[in-house]
Amino acid sequence: MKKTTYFESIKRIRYEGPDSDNPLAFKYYNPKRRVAGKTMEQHLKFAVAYWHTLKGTGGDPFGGAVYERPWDGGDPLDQAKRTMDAAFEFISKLGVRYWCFHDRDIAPEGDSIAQTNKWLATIVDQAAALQKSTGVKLLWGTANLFSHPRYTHGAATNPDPLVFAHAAAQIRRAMDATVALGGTGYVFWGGREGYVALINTDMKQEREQFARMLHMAVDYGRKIGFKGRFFIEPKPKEPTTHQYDFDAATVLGFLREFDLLDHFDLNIEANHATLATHSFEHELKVSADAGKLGSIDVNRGDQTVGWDTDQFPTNLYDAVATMRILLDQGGLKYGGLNFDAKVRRASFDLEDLFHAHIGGMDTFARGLIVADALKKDKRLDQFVRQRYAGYRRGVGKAIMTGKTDLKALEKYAAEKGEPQRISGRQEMLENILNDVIARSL
Ligand code: XLS
Ligand code: NI
Ligand code: NI
Repeated sequence: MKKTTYFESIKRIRYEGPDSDNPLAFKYYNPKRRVAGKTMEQHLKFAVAYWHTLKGTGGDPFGGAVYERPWDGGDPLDQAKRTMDAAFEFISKLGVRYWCFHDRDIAPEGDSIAQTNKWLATIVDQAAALQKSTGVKLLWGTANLFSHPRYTHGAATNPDPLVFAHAAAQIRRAMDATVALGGTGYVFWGGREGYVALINTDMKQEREQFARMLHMAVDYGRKIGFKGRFFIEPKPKEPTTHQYDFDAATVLGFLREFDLLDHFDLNIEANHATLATHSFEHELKVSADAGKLGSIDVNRGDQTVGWDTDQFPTNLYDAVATMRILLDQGGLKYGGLNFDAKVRRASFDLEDLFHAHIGGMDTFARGLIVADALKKDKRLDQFVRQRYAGYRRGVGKAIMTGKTDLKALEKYAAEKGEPQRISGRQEMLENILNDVIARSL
């Protein structure tokens, strides 16, 4: 019997180089090319996001589904099985090595917890077999604790402990699935963990509930032998007015406050950064500086709109900034670059899914090449290092090592007089960045 294929007309995507004008080929992503001591494939642990790529409908608040996917329709479990087959065909043709899922993306919810668990287990078995035959691996799993009507007022932060219990049940099984599929990460994105109005909300209580859930998840993970990392994905708003995991700094404070810091790293999403009125680079830096940059959802927002547009990443500056940070910290051991991004409503052809991912992969491949060139060029790194050199010697060193005090510093300042003013040279550095980009690609 001939195996059904869903992307019949598309051949395996290959690297053809910068001069190729084949839209279904990589121009920069060359998996075997070595950059900074590793292959591109090792640096760039791309993952396909099951929910957008396979389950996306093109719907928006003004109109329903517009995509007609050949794997859709019919009995929910059969549909789930076809979708999983389509997913692995897509991921393999694209040459990506990882995928990410929510429990409810891959298997439907039944009439009871027992039924739901059974269906999930069936699909997990199928996914395990497909992983084996294709070599594609699971990057991370998560639970969808926001779509079902019971989660309208949140999951772990819900005022009703029965809802908390349902969420706990779901997290348990989503973690089982993640472990069964060998995932190296488990993500918590606080879907509706926040408030819509303070007038009906006990914020202190809700944050404590949330921390309790995370502690239970850590305990359970340890019990079932989860060897990966837990990630929290900050987002400031949407769907709630205020999400408790507002941004990287807020999450780090939360983890510290509730004694969870050792167990979690952050999963930074580009579009969530911009929603928080930060740059993507800012959120990556805050996490990396704390030693907590674990994984990244690579997408992009739109500067002119205030919601999570989840577009595919095409911004070279962002990719360069990301790859500079990753080169500095030696990559992402447990995480990767997950395309938490969706094609536009009007990009309804199957082929558009390929264009979108190819563009994202080439963008980060370019980012890697430029980041490596910037490291070798040294001027940007050296400038910043030099700017703070005063803190590595003399009085600066005494400040940093706690060997001086206000009184001694007053005496020092009085003796030395006014400091010399030194330019920040922002424009010069921006020009260097552009020069290196142009030269290295
Ligand atoms: C939504 C989030 C979500 C997480 C996974 O805004 O980005 O897709 O990545 O639950
Ligand atoms: Ni998002
Ligand atoms: Ni995300």
